[in-house]
Amino acid sequence: MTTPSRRELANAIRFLAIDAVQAANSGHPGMPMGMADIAEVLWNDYLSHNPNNPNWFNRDRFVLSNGHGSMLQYALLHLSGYDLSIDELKNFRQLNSKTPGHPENFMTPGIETTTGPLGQGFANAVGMALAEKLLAQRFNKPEHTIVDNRTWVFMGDGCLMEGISHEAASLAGTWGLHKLVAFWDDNKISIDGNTDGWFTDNTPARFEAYGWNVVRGVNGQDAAEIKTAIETALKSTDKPTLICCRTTIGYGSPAKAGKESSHGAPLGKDEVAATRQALGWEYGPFEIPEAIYDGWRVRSTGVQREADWNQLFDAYKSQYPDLAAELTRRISGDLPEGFVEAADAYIAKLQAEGPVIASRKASQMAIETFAPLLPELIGGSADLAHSNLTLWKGSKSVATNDPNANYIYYGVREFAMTAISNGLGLHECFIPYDATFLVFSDYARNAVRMSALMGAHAIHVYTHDSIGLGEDGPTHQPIEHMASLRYIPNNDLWRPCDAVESAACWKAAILRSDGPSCLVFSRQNLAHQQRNEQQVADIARGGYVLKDSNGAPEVILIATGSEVGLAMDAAAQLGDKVRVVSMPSTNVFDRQDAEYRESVLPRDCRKRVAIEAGVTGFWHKYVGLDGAVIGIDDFGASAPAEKLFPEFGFTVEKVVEAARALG
Ligand SMILES: Cc1ncc(C[n+]2csc(CCOP(=O)(O)OP(=O)(O)O)c2C)c(N)n1
Ligand SMILES: [Mg+2]
Repeated sequence: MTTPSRRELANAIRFLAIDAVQAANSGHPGMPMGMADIAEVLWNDYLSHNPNNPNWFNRDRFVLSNGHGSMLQYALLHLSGYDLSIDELKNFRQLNSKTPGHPENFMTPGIETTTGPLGQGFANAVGMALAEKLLAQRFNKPEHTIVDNRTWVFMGDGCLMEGISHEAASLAGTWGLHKLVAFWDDNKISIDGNTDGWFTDNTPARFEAYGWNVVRGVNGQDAAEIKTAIETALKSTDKPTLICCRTTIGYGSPAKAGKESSHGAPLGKDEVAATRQALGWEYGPFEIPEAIYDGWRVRSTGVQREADWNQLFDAYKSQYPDLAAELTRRISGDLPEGFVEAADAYIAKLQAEGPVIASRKASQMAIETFAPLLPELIGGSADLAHSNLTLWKGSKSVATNDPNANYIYYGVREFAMTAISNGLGLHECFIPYDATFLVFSDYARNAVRMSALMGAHAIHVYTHDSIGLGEDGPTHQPIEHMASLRYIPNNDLWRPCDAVESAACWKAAILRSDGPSCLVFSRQNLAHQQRNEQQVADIARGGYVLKDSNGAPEVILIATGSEVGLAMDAAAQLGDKVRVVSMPSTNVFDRQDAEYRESVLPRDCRKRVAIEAGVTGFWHKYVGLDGAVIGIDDFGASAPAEKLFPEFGFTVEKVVEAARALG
C-alpha cells in the first residue's frame, strides 16, 4: 500500500468496528461506520493529545456522547497509539477486557468519561469545557497560556432528543464556552427507524437560539468539508460550536447503509464481506496494514506537544512560582496542606459551641469555612441558592471572567447540573458540588448513578430532607429518596443530625475523591447533641453510639438527621438500658470492619427501633425481623412541620411505645 488516503484511514475505523462487533456478536457498527470520516479528520488533524500519556493535563478532551458507538473510540485509541492492543479490540464486550460495551473512564486509557446514557456525555463535556475556561482565567498570564485545550463531543440524534441536551446546551451558550465543539451525527436514524416521525426539530435553529455558533449542512462523509467546518469552529471566540454533519449510518454496507438495522447488531457474515467489497478493503478481520498505522501515527505529535507544554510550564513556574505550585497541587488532587486539621478544629469548635440551627444552615457555614481554603471547590444550585444555602461570601459567578469564579447559577436544570458536576469532577483541579431539594434528586438521578459508576469526585447537596419542610406538601416531601440513593453502589449518602455532623459530612465528602457523596440537610432547626472527642471522631465512621446504655443495651434506637433528637428524648424516658445510635451514613457504616459494627450494633441486642422520616423497608436491614421501624410509607402532606411529625407518628410517645412493644 502506498500512502493511504483519508478514506482508507477512516475505513480502518470502520472495519475494526465491523469486525469487533461481528466477533462479539453484539454491538453497534452503524455509528462508527457513519462517523469514521469525521473522527479521522478530527483525531489526525486537530485533536491535541498525547497517546503516550492519556493524562497529560493540557490535552483536548474528547467525549463520545453517543456511547453506543464505543468501537469508534476504541478504534481511534488503538490506531493513534494508546495502550489498547488489537487483542483488546478482539475481546470487545468480553469480561475484563478494556473494551466494554460502552466507553468506561476507569477501564480504558484515553476515555475521559463513561457514556451510554444518551445526552449525559454532552453535559459532561460542558462541565469539562467550563473547567478549562475557569482554569484559563485563573492561571493564564498574557505571555503564558498554560491552560489551552478544547473539548470535542460527538453526539447523535438520541443525545439531542434527550432533555438534558437542552439544559446543557443552554448553559454552554450562556457561558460562551467557545472551546467546546460538538458534532451532530445527523443520520436521521435511531433505533426505531427513520426519525421523521419523532425528531423533526430544527436543530441548527435551536442551537442558534441557545447562542451557539452553528455550522450547517456539512457532508459528514467528506473530509474536506469536515475540515472547513472545524476551521470555522476554531475561529469562534465567544460561542460554542455545533457542527451539523449529514451522515449515513452504516456507511459502506450495501444492504444496511442508511437503515436502523445497522444501528445495534452485527452486520452478519455475508454483509461484512459485501461491505469489504464495496469499500475496497482487502484485509482480514483485525488486520491493519503498517501503512495505515503509519498514516495514523505519523500525524500524532503527542510527545512533542507535551514536551512543548512542559517547557512553557517551566517558564511559567519561574515567573509565577505560587500559581504554578497551586496548579500542580490541584492537578495532583492533593488537598491544601493543613486542610484536615482546619476542618477538625472547626468541627471541634462547633461541638463546643452547640448551635441549634437547620442543618442546611450548618452546611452553608461549613462551605463558608472550607471554601476559602479550597480554590478547587466549585458549586452552585439549581435556582434554589437561598433555600439550599449554597452561596458563601467568596462566591463569584462563573459567568464572569473573574479569576476566582467559583459559583454556578445553574438555573432550573437539575439533570445537566449533576452531569456538569461529573464533568468538572472528572476534570483535574475541581471538587464540584451541586444542590437542589432532595425530592428533585429524581430529576438528577441517573447522573448521580453515573458519578458513582465513574468514581467521580462530586458532592450532591440535597436540602429539605423530609416532611419537615412543611407546607409545600407531598410534591416537595421526599420519602423514598434517601433509601433509593443509598442503594446506588459507591454512593455515600449522609444525613447529619446537627451542625457538628453537618460539618463532619462535608469534610468526609471533600476527602472522598473516588466517588460521590449526597449530603442531605434539613430545612428546620435541629437540636445540638453532646459528644466526647471520640464520638466526634466516630462520625466519620458513618454510625456511632451517641448515647450509651448502662451496661449492655437492652434496646437500641437508631436514627438519622432530625429524628436523632427524637430518639434521644425517647431514650431519656425509656431508662438507662437504652442505647442511641446516630447513623448519618449507612453507606459509610457498612464499610467499617465487623468489630466496629458489632461494637455499635451488637448482635445480641435484637430489640431495635429505627426512626427516619422516609420509607420503612430500608431499615429492616438494621433492625431485623424482631425490630420496628418508625417511618413513612406514604407521600406526606401539606401542613406546618410541627403538625406533620406527630401526624406521621414521630413523637416521643410513639417511639417509647414501639420500643416497649418489643417486649
Ligand atoms: C438515556 C438513554 N435512553 C435510551 C438508550 C438506548 N439507546 C441507545 S442508542 C439509542 C438510539 C440513539 O439514536 P441515535 O443517537 O440517532 O444513534 P444512531 O442510531 O444514529 O447511532 C437508544 C434509544 C440509551 N442508551 N440512553
Ligand atoms: Mg441517529
